[in-house]
Amino acid sequence: MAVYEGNFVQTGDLRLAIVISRFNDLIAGKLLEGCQDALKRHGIDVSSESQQVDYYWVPGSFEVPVVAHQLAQSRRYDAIICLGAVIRGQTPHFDYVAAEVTKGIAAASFRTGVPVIFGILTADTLQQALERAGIKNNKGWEYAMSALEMATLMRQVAPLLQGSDRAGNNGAASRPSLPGGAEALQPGVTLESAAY
Ligand code: INI
Repeated sequence: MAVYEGNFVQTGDLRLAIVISRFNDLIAGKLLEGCQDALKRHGIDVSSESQQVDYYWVPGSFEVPVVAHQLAQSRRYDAIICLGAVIRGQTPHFDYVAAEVTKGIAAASFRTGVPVIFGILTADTLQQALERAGIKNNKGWEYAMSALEMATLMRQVAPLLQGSDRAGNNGAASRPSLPGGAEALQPGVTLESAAY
């Protein structure tokens, strides 16, 4: 039996992207603060000079998936964290925005094999959103932890896709070490053709 799991300590060489929606920036900004706090406390440089974390701002949550997908395809990052807030009380098209961003983020991750963290807060009211973005707890912290866990897990999973065996021949030596590993599925079944 083999057990694979991510961790929160092998973070020194991780590369992360954070995609942030400006809409409801009161909430999104707080999520970002919580996220950065968690990353920093786990050894990630989140400063403006950081070589580990890049920030991508988009107008609203609806625009998050297209950027997240392109970043995942670039193979530049071990994980991508998407942050935003969709609040039901504010718009009749809450359901459309929430549904599209949810599907889009799932598709970006599934199609590329790169962890794309769903850090879009959906809430019925501004009060509820505030409570989850710092007043009671800060979900940004949890999103960061999910990213670290998934990024470090996928570093173990990717070599399996690249032809490892139980004898320890993980096949990685002949390939550049890239986050994800979805390209290893080709030319058989591609993730693009699988479910979306
Ligand atoms: N975008 C959000 O991130 N949250 C919202 O609550 C929201 N509401 O309420 O409309 C929202 N709308 C903007 C949307 O994401 C797009 O930016 C816009 O439709 C342009 O494509």
